[in-house]
Amino acid sequence: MFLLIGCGIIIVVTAVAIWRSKKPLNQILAEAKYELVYNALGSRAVLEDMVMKSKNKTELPVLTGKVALITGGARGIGAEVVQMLLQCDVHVIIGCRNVQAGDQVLQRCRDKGVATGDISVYKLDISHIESVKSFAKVVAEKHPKINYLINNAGIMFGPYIESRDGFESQFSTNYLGHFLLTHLLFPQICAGGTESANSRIVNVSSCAYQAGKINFEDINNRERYIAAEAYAQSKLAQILFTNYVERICRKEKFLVQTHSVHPGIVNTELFDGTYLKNLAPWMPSLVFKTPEQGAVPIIHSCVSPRLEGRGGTYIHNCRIFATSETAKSEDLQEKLFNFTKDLLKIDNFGRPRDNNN
Ligand SMILES: NC(=O)c1ccc[n+]([C@@H]2O[C@H](COP(=O)([O-])OP(=O)(O)OC[C@H]3O[C@@H](n4cnc5c(N)ncnc54)[C@H](OP(=O)(O)O)[C@@H]3O)[C@@H](O)[C@H]2O)c1
Ligand SMILES: *[C@@H]1O[C@H](CO)[C@@H](O)[C@H](O)[C@H]1NC(C)=O
Ligand SMILES: *[C@@H]1O[C@H](CO)[C@@H](O)[C@H](O)[C@H]1NC(C)=O
Ligand SMILES: CC(=O)N[C@H]1CO[C@H](CO)[C@@H](O)[C@@H]1O
Repeated sequence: MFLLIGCGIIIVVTAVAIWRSKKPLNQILAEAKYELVYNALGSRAVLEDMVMKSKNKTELPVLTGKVALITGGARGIGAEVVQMLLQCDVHVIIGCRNVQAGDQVLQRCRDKGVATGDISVYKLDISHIESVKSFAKVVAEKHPKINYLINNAGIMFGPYIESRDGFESQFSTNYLGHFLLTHLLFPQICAGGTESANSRIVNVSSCAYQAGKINFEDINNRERYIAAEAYAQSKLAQILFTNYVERICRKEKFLVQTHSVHPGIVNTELFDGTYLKNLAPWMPSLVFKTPEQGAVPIIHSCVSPRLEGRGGTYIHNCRIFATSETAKSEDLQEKLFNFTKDLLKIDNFGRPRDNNN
Protein backbone atom coordinates (compact mmCIF):
# COMPACT_ATOMS: atom_id res chain seq x y z
CA MET A 1 0.00 0.00 0.00
CA PHE A 2 2.67 2.48 1.13
CA LEU A 3 4.89 1.25 -1.66
CA LEU A 4 2.20 1.92 -4.25
CA ILE A 5 1.47 5.42 -3.01
CA GLY A 6 5.21 6.02 -2.80
CA CYS A 7 5.85 4.92 -6.39
CA GLY A 8 2.88 6.95 -7.62
CA ILE A 9 4.15 10.10 -5.98
CA ILE A 10 7.69 9.51 -7.25
CA ILE A 11 6.49 9.18 -10.83
CA VAL A 12 4.22 12.22 -10.71
CA VAL A 13 6.82 14.42 -9.05
CA THR A 14 9.45 13.32 -11.54
CA ALA A 15 7.18 13.89 -14.51
CA VAL A 16 6.23 17.38 -13.37
CA ALA A 17 9.85 18.22 -12.70
CA ILE A 18 10.79 17.24 -16.24
CA TRP A 19 7.89 19.05 -17.81
CA ARG A 20 8.55 22.27 -15.89
CA SER A 21 12.17 22.58 -16.95
CA LYS A 22 12.40 23.95 -20.47
CA LYS A 23 15.93 22.73 -21.02
CA PRO A 24 18.09 20.73 -23.47
CA LEU A 25 17.37 17.01 -23.65
CA ASN A 26 20.56 15.71 -22.01
CA GLN A 27 20.09 18.12 -19.12
CA ILE A 28 16.47 17.02 -18.77
CA LEU A 29 17.51 13.37 -18.72
CA ALA A 30 20.21 14.00 -16.14
CA GLU A 31 17.79 15.97 -14.00
CA ALA A 32 15.16 13.26 -14.35
CA LYS A 33 17.67 10.69 -13.21
CA TYR A 34 18.46 12.77 -10.15
CA GLU A 35 14.81 13.39 -9.39
CA LEU A 36 14.17 9.65 -9.53
CA VAL A 37 17.16 8.72 -7.39
CA TYR A 38 16.30 11.43 -4.89
CA ASN A 39 12.69 10.55 -4.58
CA ALA A 40 13.62 6.90 -4.18
CA LEU A 41 16.19 7.73 -1.49
CA GLY A 42 13.75 10.10 0.19
CA SER A 43 10.89 7.61 0.17
CA ARG A 44 13.10 4.91 1.59
CA ALA A 45 14.26 7.28 4.31
CA VAL A 46 10.67 8.24 5.15
CA LEU A 47 9.78 4.56 5.44
CA GLU A 48 12.82 3.92 7.61
CA ASP A 49 11.83 6.85 9.81
CA MET A 50 8.42 5.24 10.30
CA VAL A 51 9.70 1.73 10.90
CA MET A 52 12.39 2.93 13.29
CA LYS A 53 10.13 5.34 15.14
CA SER A 54 10.69 3.64 18.47
CA LYS A 55 14.47 3.88 18.00
CA ASN A 56 14.26 7.66 17.78
CA LYS A 57 15.14 8.21 21.40
CA THR A 58 17.84 9.98 23.25
CA GLU A 59 18.64 10.65 26.84
CA LEU A 60 18.92 14.28 27.94
CA PRO A 61 21.61 14.10 30.64
CA VAL A 62 22.63 17.00 32.84
CA LEU A 63 25.77 18.50 31.27
CA THR A 64 26.32 21.60 33.35
CA GLY A 65 29.45 23.48 32.29
CA LYS A 66 29.58 22.01 28.78
CA VAL A 67 29.64 24.31 25.77
CA ALA A 68 28.03 23.58 22.40
CA LEU A 69 28.30 25.55 19.17
CA ILE A 70 25.66 25.20 16.47
CA THR A 71 25.48 26.88 13.09
CA GLY A 72 22.00 27.82 11.91
CA GLY A 73 20.41 27.37 15.34
CA ALA A 74 17.75 30.01 14.94
CA ARG A 75 15.12 27.97 13.11
CA GLY A 76 14.30 24.57 11.68
CA ILE A 77 15.91 21.51 13.20
CA GLY A 78 18.67 23.65 14.70
CA ALA A 79 16.29 25.58 16.97
CA GLU A 80 14.97 22.29 18.41
CA VAL A 81 18.53 21.09 18.98
CA VAL A 82 19.17 24.31 20.91
CA GLN A 83 16.14 23.70 23.13
CA MET A 84 17.25 20.16 23.98
CA LEU A 85 20.77 21.36 24.76
CA LEU A 86 19.34 23.98 27.09
CA GLN A 87 17.36 21.23 28.80
CA CYS A 88 20.75 19.55 29.42
CA ASP A 89 21.97 22.82 31.01
CA VAL A 90 24.52 23.35 28.23
CA HIS A 91 25.82 26.79 27.25
CA VAL A 92 24.88 27.09 23.59
CA ILE A 93 26.69 29.33 21.12
CA ILE A 94 24.54 30.06 18.08
CA GLY A 95 26.07 31.25 14.85
CA CYS A 96 23.40 32.70 12.58
CA ARG A 97 22.81 35.43 10.07
CA ASN A 98 20.14 37.21 12.07
CA VAL A 99 21.30 37.69 15.67
CA GLN A 100 17.85 38.80 16.80
CA ALA A 101 16.32 35.54 15.62
CA GLY A 102 18.91 33.73 17.72
CA ASP A 103 17.99 35.70 20.81
CA GLN A 104 14.32 34.90 20.23
CA VAL A 105 15.08 31.18 20.40
CA LEU A 106 16.15 31.61 24.04
CA GLN A 107 13.03 33.62 24.79
CA ARG A 108 10.79 30.95 23.27
CA CYS A 109 12.53 28.22 25.28
CA ARG A 110 12.14 30.21 28.48
CA ASP A 111 8.46 30.76 27.67
CA LYS A 112 8.10 26.99 27.33
CA GLY A 113 9.51 26.60 30.82
CA VAL A 114 13.09 25.59 30.01
CA ALA A 115 14.91 27.36 32.83
CA THR A 116 18.37 25.81 32.45
CA GLY A 117 21.23 26.54 30.09
CA ASP A 118 22.23 29.75 28.41
CA ILE A 119 22.82 31.14 24.94
CA SER A 120 25.39 33.39 23.26
CA VAL A 121 24.52 34.53 19.77
CA TYR A 122 27.07 35.82 17.27
CA LYS A 123 26.66 36.81 13.67
CA LEU A 124 27.73 34.23 11.11
CA ASP A 125 27.23 33.84 7.39
CA ILE A 126 28.72 30.41 6.89
CA SER A 127 28.91 30.88 3.10
CA HIS A 128 31.24 33.86 3.44
CA ILE A 129 34.89 33.23 4.33
CA GLU A 130 35.47 36.60 6.02
CA SER A 131 32.37 36.14 8.17
CA VAL A 132 33.48 32.66 9.27
CA LYS A 133 36.88 34.07 10.22
CA SER A 134 35.54 36.93 12.32
CA PHE A 135 32.95 34.65 13.97
CA ALA A 136 35.62 32.09 14.87
CA LYS A 137 37.80 34.83 16.26
CA VAL A 138 35.13 36.14 18.63
CA VAL A 139 34.16 32.64 19.71
CA ALA A 140 37.77 31.59 20.33
CA GLU A 141 38.34 34.66 22.49
CA LYS A 142 35.26 34.15 24.61
CA HIS A 143 35.09 30.37 24.81
CA PRO A 144 38.42 28.60 25.33
CA LYS A 145 36.71 25.19 25.41
CA ILE A 146 34.04 23.79 23.12
CA ASN A 147 32.61 20.34 23.80
CA TYR A 148 30.22 19.95 20.88
CA LEU A 149 30.46 21.51 17.44
CA ILE A 150 27.28 20.97 15.44
CA ASN A 151 27.68 21.85 11.77
CA ASN A 152 23.99 22.21 10.98
CA ALA A 153 23.39 25.26 8.76
CA GLY A 154 22.47 24.17 5.30
CA ILE A 155 20.58 24.97 2.13
CA MET A 156 19.04 22.69 -0.45
CA PHE A 157 18.52 23.17 -4.19
CA GLY A 158 17.80 26.59 -5.61
CA PRO A 159 19.20 28.18 -8.74
CA TYR A 160 22.91 28.43 -9.53
CA ILE A 161 24.32 31.18 -7.32
CA GLU A 162 27.91 31.83 -6.37
CA SER A 163 28.94 32.98 -2.92
CA ARG A 164 30.92 36.19 -2.54
CA ASP A 165 34.06 34.08 -2.66
CA GLY A 166 33.05 32.52 -5.98
CA PHE A 167 31.84 29.07 -4.86
CA GLU A 168 28.53 27.45 -5.71
CA SER A 169 26.19 28.28 -2.84
CA GLN A 170 25.32 24.76 -1.60
CA PHE A 171 28.97 23.69 -1.71
CA SER A 172 30.10 26.78 0.15
CA THR A 173 27.29 26.75 2.76
CA ASN A 174 26.98 23.06 3.48
CA TYR A 175 30.64 22.15 3.17
CA LEU A 176 33.35 24.78 2.69
CA GLY A 177 32.29 27.17 5.43
CA HIS A 178 32.06 24.34 7.94
CA PHE A 179 35.45 23.01 6.89
CA LEU A 180 36.95 26.40 7.64
CA LEU A 181 35.05 26.78 10.91
CA THR A 182 36.15 23.33 12.09
CA HIS A 183 39.75 24.22 11.23
CA LEU A 184 39.67 27.58 13.01
CA LEU A 185 38.06 26.29 16.21
CA PHE A 186 39.92 22.99 16.35
CA PRO A 187 42.17 24.07 19.25
CA GLN A 188 39.12 25.00 21.35
CA ILE A 189 37.41 21.73 20.44
CA CYS A 190 40.50 19.72 21.39
CA ALA A 191 40.65 21.66 24.67
CA GLY A 192 37.08 20.56 25.46
CA GLY A 193 37.88 16.84 25.34
CA THR A 194 38.82 14.77 28.37
CA GLU A 195 40.07 11.21 28.80
CA SER A 196 36.58 10.04 29.72
CA ALA A 197 34.60 12.19 27.27
CA ASN A 198 35.86 13.19 23.85
CA SER A 199 34.68 16.45 22.37
CA ARG A 200 32.40 15.74 19.45
CA ILE A 201 32.05 17.23 16.03
CA VAL A 202 28.66 16.43 14.59
CA ASN A 203 27.94 17.10 10.96
CA VAL A 204 24.36 17.26 9.89
CA SER A 205 24.53 15.54 6.55
CA SER A 206 21.79 13.81 4.61
CA CYS A 207 20.90 10.47 3.11
CA ALA A 208 21.09 12.34 -0.20
CA TYR A 209 24.86 11.91 -0.04
CA GLN A 210 24.33 8.48 -1.60
CA ALA A 211 23.50 10.17 -4.89
CA GLY A 212 26.62 12.33 -4.73
CA LYS A 213 29.99 12.33 -6.38
CA ILE A 214 32.80 14.85 -6.11
CA ASN A 215 33.32 16.69 -9.37
CA PHE A 216 36.91 17.80 -8.88
CA GLU A 217 37.19 19.13 -12.45
CA ASP A 218 34.33 21.56 -11.92
CA ILE A 219 33.64 21.71 -8.20
CA ASN A 220 31.00 24.40 -8.66
CA ASN A 221 29.19 22.24 -11.24
CA ARG A 222 28.99 25.36 -13.33
CA GLU A 223 29.22 23.50 -16.65
CA ARG A 224 26.10 21.51 -15.95
CA TYR A 225 24.31 22.67 -12.83
CA ILE A 226 21.73 20.31 -11.40
CA ALA A 227 20.69 21.58 -8.01
CA ALA A 228 20.06 18.10 -6.61
CA GLU A 229 23.45 16.92 -7.83
CA ALA A 230 25.18 19.86 -6.16
CA TYR A 231 23.33 19.22 -2.88
CA ALA A 232 24.31 15.56 -2.93
CA GLN A 233 27.92 16.51 -3.66
CA SER A 234 28.01 18.90 -0.71
CA LYS A 235 26.56 16.28 1.63
CA LEU A 236 28.96 13.57 0.42
CA ALA A 237 31.84 16.02 0.90
CA GLN A 238 30.75 16.52 4.52
CA ILE A 239 30.84 12.79 5.21
CA LEU A 240 34.19 12.29 3.51
CA PHE A 241 35.57 15.10 5.59
CA THR A 242 34.05 13.87 8.83
CA ASN A 243 35.73 10.52 8.23
CA TYR A 244 39.04 12.14 7.36
CA VAL A 245 39.04 14.31 10.49
CA GLU A 246 38.28 11.21 12.55
CA ARG A 247 41.42 9.61 11.12
CA ILE A 248 43.47 12.70 12.02
CA CYS A 249 42.09 12.59 15.57
CA ARG A 250 42.93 8.93 16.04
CA LYS A 251 46.39 9.31 14.54
CA GLU A 252 47.25 12.37 16.62
CA LYS A 253 45.42 11.07 19.72
CA PHE A 254 43.23 14.17 19.97
CA LEU A 255 40.37 13.87 22.48
CA VAL A 256 37.86 14.51 19.73
CA GLN A 257 35.50 12.25 17.80
CA THR A 258 33.33 12.97 14.80
CA HIS A 259 29.93 11.89 13.53
CA SER A 260 27.79 12.46 10.46
CA VAL A 261 24.07 12.48 11.09
CA HIS A 262 21.09 12.11 8.84
CA PRO A 263 18.29 13.83 10.82
CA GLY A 264 15.54 12.06 8.91
CA ILE A 265 13.22 13.56 6.34
CA VAL A 266 12.01 16.51 8.32
CA ASN A 267 9.26 19.00 7.62
CA THR A 268 11.16 22.31 7.59
CA GLU A 269 11.47 25.32 5.34
CA LEU A 270 14.29 23.46 3.60
CA PHE A 271 11.65 21.99 1.31
CA ASP A 272 10.13 25.36 0.41
CA GLY A 273 10.16 25.78 -3.33
CA THR A 274 10.67 22.08 -4.12
CA TYR A 275 8.37 20.35 -6.59
CA LEU A 276 7.15 18.09 -3.85
CA LYS A 277 5.97 20.91 -1.63
CA ASN A 278 4.43 22.81 -4.54
CA LEU A 279 2.58 19.73 -5.74
CA ALA A 280 1.51 18.17 -2.49
CA PRO A 281 1.83 20.75 0.28
CA TRP A 282 -0.08 18.47 2.67
CA MET A 283 2.46 15.66 2.29
CA PRO A 284 5.37 16.81 4.46
CA SER A 285 3.29 17.43 7.56
CA LEU A 286 1.68 14.04 7.11
CA VAL A 287 4.64 11.75 6.59
CA PHE A 288 7.79 13.70 7.48
CA LYS A 289 9.35 13.97 10.93
CA THR A 290 8.71 17.10 12.96
CA PRO A 291 11.74 19.34 13.57
CA GLU A 292 11.75 18.09 17.15
CA GLN A 293 12.00 14.49 15.99
CA GLY A 294 14.74 15.52 13.56
CA ALA A 295 16.71 17.04 16.43
CA VAL A 296 16.75 13.78 18.38
CA PRO A 297 19.47 11.95 16.39
CA ILE A 298 21.62 15.09 16.43
CA ILE A 299 21.42 15.37 20.22
CA HIS A 300 22.02 11.65 20.47
CA SER A 301 25.24 12.06 18.46
CA CYS A 302 26.39 14.80 20.85
CA VAL A 303 25.57 13.29 24.21
CA SER A 304 25.04 9.55 24.04
CA PRO A 305 27.56 7.70 26.22
CA ARG A 306 27.02 4.68 23.98
CA LEU A 307 28.82 6.50 21.17
CA GLU A 308 31.90 7.30 23.26
CA GLY A 309 34.96 6.16 21.32
CA ARG A 310 32.88 5.29 18.26
CA GLY A 311 33.66 8.28 16.07
CA GLY A 312 33.76 8.38 12.29
CA THR A 313 30.28 6.90 12.19
CA TYR A 314 27.10 7.80 10.35
CA ILE A 315 24.03 8.05 12.56
CA HIS A 316 20.50 7.54 11.29
CA ASN A 317 17.56 7.28 13.68
CA CYS A 318 20.05 7.09 16.57
CA ARG A 319 21.67 3.98 15.11
CA ILE A 320 25.08 3.55 13.54
CA PHE A 321 24.57 2.87 9.84
CA ALA A 322 27.17 1.71 7.34
CA THR A 323 28.02 4.30 4.70
CA SER A 324 28.62 3.77 1.00
CA GLU A 325 31.95 2.56 -0.35
CA THR A 326 32.47 6.02 -1.83
CA ALA A 327 32.19 7.66 1.58
CA LYS A 328 34.56 5.07 3.03
CA SER A 329 37.26 5.54 0.40
CA GLU A 330 40.31 6.81 2.27
CA ASP A 331 41.86 7.86 -1.00
CA LEU A 332 38.90 10.03 -1.92
CA GLN A 333 38.76 11.47 1.61
CA GLU A 334 42.39 12.53 1.35
CA LYS A 335 42.03 13.84 -2.17
CA LEU A 336 39.09 16.03 -1.14
CA PHE A 337 40.89 17.15 2.00
CA ASN A 338 43.94 18.24 -0.02
CA PHE A 339 41.74 19.89 -2.61
CA THR A 340 39.79 21.84 0.02
CA LYS A 341 42.88 22.96 1.88
CA ASP A 342 44.14 24.41 -1.39
CA LEU A 343 40.82 26.11 -2.13
CA LEU A 344 40.87 27.78 1.29
CA LYS A 345 44.65 28.25 1.33
CA ILE A 346 45.02 26.34 4.60
CA ASP A 347 48.36 24.59 5.04
CA ASN A 348 48.10 23.69 8.70
CA PHE A 349 44.71 22.10 9.33
CA GLY A 350 43.61 22.32 12.96
CA ARG A 351 46.45 24.62 13.95
CA PRO A 352 45.30 28.08 12.92
CA ARG A 353 47.79 30.89 13.29
CA ASP A 354 46.42 33.93 15.17
CA ASN A 355 43.02 32.70 14.12
CA ASN A 356 43.27 34.09 10.69
CA ASN A 357 44.13 31.07 8.62
N1 LIG B 1 14.84 18.75 6.57
C1 LIG B 1 15.31 17.59 6.15
O1 LIG B 1 14.57 16.71 5.76
C2 LIG B 1 16.77 17.30 6.14
C3 LIG B 1 17.19 16.05 5.70
C4 LIG B 1 18.55 15.76 5.69
C5 LIG B 1 19.44 16.74 6.09
N2 LIG B 1 19.01 17.95 6.50
C6 LIG B 1 20.01 18.94 6.94
O2 LIG B 1 19.66 19.46 8.20
C7 LIG B 1 20.23 20.78 8.32
C8 LIG B 1 19.20 21.75 8.86
O3 LIG B 1 18.15 21.84 7.94
P1 LIG B 1 16.67 22.29 8.30
O4 LIG B 1 15.80 21.24 7.75
O5 LIG B 1 16.56 22.69 9.69
O6 LIG B 1 16.56 23.56 7.31
P2 LIG B 1 15.98 25.03 7.52
O7 LIG B 1 14.77 24.98 8.36
O8 LIG B 1 15.90 25.58 6.14
O9 LIG B 1 17.14 25.73 8.35
C9 LIG B 1 18.38 25.98 7.78
C10 LIG B 1 19.25 26.70 8.76
O10 LIG B 1 20.51 26.96 8.13
C11 LIG B 1 20.80 28.32 8.27
N3 LIG B 1 21.61 28.85 7.15
C12 LIG B 1 21.41 28.68 5.83
N4 LIG B 1 22.33 29.36 5.14
C13 LIG B 1 23.14 29.97 6.03
C14 LIG B 1 24.27 30.82 5.96
N5 LIG B 1 24.78 31.20 4.77
N6 LIG B 1 24.84 31.25 7.10
C15 LIG B 1 24.34 30.89 8.29
N7 LIG B 1 23.27 30.09 8.44
C16 LIG B 1 22.68 29.65 7.33
C17 LIG B 1 19.48 29.01 8.33
O11 LIG B 1 19.64 30.26 8.93
P3 LIG B 1 18.86 31.60 8.40
O12 LIG B 1 17.71 31.74 9.32
O13 LIG B 1 19.88 32.66 8.52
O14 LIG B 1 18.45 31.32 6.98
C18 LIG B 1 18.68 28.04 9.18
O15 LIG B 1 18.94 28.24 10.54
C19 LIG B 1 20.79 21.12 6.95
O16 LIG B 1 22.19 20.90 6.96
C20 LIG B 1 20.11 20.13 6.04
O17 LIG B 1 20.88 19.87 4.90
C21 LIG B 1 17.69 18.25 6.54
C1 LIG C 1 32.06 18.51 9.03
O1 LIG C 1 31.88 18.85 7.73
C2 LIG C 1 32.57 20.00 7.33
C3 LIG C 1 32.19 20.25 5.94
O2 LIG C 1 30.82 20.37 5.86
C4 LIG C 1 34.03 19.84 7.50
O3 LIG C 1 34.71 20.99 7.13
C5 LIG C 1 34.27 19.57 8.93
O4 LIG C 1 35.62 19.41 9.18
C6 LIG C 1 33.52 18.33 9.27
N1 LIG C 1 33.78 17.97 10.59
C7 LIG C 1 34.42 16.86 10.84
C8 LIG C 1 34.63 16.49 12.21
O5 LIG C 1 34.81 16.14 9.98
C1 LIG D 1 47.62 14.90 -0.14
O1 LIG D 1 48.69 15.78 0.16
C2 LIG D 1 49.77 15.14 0.79
C3 LIG D 1 50.76 16.21 1.25
O2 LIG D 1 50.96 17.16 0.27
C4 LIG D 1 50.39 14.14 -0.17
O3 LIG D 1 51.48 13.48 0.44
C5 LIG D 1 49.32 13.12 -0.56
O4 LIG D 1 49.82 12.22 -1.51
C6 LIG D 1 48.10 13.81 -1.10
N1 LIG D 1 47.05 12.79 -1.25
C7 LIG D 1 46.29 12.66 -2.33
C8 LIG D 1 45.30 11.53 -2.33
O5 LIG D 1 46.35 13.40 -3.27
C1 LIG E 1 7.94 9.35 16.62
C2 LIG E 1 8.61 9.46 17.92
O1 LIG E 1 8.74 8.52 18.65
N1 LIG E 1 9.10 10.65 18.19
C3 LIG E 1 9.76 10.95 19.41
C4 LIG E 1 11.23 11.10 19.16
O2 LIG E 1 11.87 11.51 20.34
C5 LIG E 1 11.38 12.71 20.90
C6 LIG E 1 12.20 13.05 22.10
O3 LIG E 1 12.57 11.90 22.80
C7 LIG E 1 9.92 12.59 21.26
O4 LIG E 1 9.43 13.81 21.78
C8 LIG E 1 9.17 12.22 20.00
O5 LIG E 1 7.82 12.05 20.29
